[in-house]
Amino acid sequence: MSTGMDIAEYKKHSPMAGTLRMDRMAHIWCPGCGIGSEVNAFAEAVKRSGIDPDKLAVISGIGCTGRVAGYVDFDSLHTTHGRAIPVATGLKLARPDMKVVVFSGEGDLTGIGGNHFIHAARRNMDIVVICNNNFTYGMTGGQVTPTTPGGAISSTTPFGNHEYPFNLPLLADACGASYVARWTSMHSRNLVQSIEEALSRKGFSFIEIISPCTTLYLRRNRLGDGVDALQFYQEKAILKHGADTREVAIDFQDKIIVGKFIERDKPTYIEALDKRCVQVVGDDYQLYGKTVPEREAEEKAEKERIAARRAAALAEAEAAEKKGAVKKAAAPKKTAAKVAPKMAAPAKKTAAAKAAPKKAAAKPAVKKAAAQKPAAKVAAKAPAKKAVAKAPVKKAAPKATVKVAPAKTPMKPAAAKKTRK
Ligand SMILES: Cc1ncc(C[n+]2csc(CCOP(=O)(O)OP(=O)(O)O)c2C)c(N)n1
Ligand code: SF4
Ligand SMILES: [Mg+2]
Repeated sequence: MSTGMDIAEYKKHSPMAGTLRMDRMAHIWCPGCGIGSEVNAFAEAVKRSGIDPDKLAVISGIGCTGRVAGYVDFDSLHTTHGRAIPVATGLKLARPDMKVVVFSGEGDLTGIGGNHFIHAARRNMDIVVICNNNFTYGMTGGQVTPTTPGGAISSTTPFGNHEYPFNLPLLADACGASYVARWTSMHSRNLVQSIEEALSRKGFSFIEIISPCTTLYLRRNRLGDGVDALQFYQEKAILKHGADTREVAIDFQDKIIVGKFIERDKPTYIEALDKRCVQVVGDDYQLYGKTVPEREAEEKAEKERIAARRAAALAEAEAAEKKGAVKKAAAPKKTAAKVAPKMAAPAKKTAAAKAAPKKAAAKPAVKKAAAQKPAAKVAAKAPAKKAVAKAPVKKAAPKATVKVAPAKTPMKPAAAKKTRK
């Protein structure tokens, strides 16, 4: 059956064309999986950053998140499991003029690739690492990973996880990362802002994104679907810029502290190497045929080009927003007469038919009580946005605690303790 929609035409005019490979759509991710919205945030951040897309490379390892490299319309490498960081390191050393981003899963980055992670952070390698943390090896059937919370069920911990999980921001911080932040896949705007910030700075920048794996982690732990997960994040996320990373560990279905935890300036691996070599060799020291001042001058010129592109991108976005607002205002308002026939229709139904919609309406409310919740949460969410907007861009702010939403009852308490059949 034809949907009447020209898919090829839609892909061509999609706002994501130019940042995502539309010819590769539809993607493989499950409904409700957090990876899609994270890629969207990443693409938006790249657009806003002013970075020349030809000077950006995205590296992924293997896994559901590892597929990101195949969908972004930049130079990209889908590497072997756990090896995204060494490949990114090699690329950065060979092409210091490129912005290198690693986008991978927590299993890939901190399980099999854990040793690479700690040493790249220790060296302050100039790369941005975005880690989709869904607490499971999604692609291979939902095994336990280094971040699976205690008690959570996975295919390899059917009676609940008994291991001690990694607190990833603490790991990155302790190893020497110069930028550390955490968000959830619900925090789209904060995520765009945070990725843009990481792209604009130097050094090892680590962004953890707590994300739902609907098919394996959520289903196995009986935690509902993707919407339930977003609702849970809204209830449990606490915004705390500058939080002590020792205090941001995640327990099963407990609070999630989000924000920018660390931002420190220190020489990158290449800057430290330059400094040492100049001390030993003198000012004639060259890397790839260029002295340090020559490379610094090139970097400065590129920074100016980025700033100009960024200003143009922001002006374009602003103009598009204004155009949208004008269109909205100009759109013909539905008059009461036009709306009336639709509204009047149910009145003609029989008493039995009248009773039916009521029954149907009651069903979703019983399922998740979702109907009433969003309205109450819009108000609860507002202060968080305000607080983020005020947060200093350069330094992690002093500890200010803002609840994104009041913590209510856990989503589905004790469900995880049930033994699966
Ligand atoms: C050397 C090697 N070991 C194991 C695998 C199997 N494998 C593929 S993806 C994956 C898990 C990926 O998990 P994660 O990085 O968390 O990504 P997700 O799928 O959850 O996004 C594993 C174990 C592999 N491809 N190569
Ligand atoms: S298996 Fe999990 S992580 Fe993989 S696409 Fe599906 S929901 Fe996402
Ligand atoms: Mg994972």
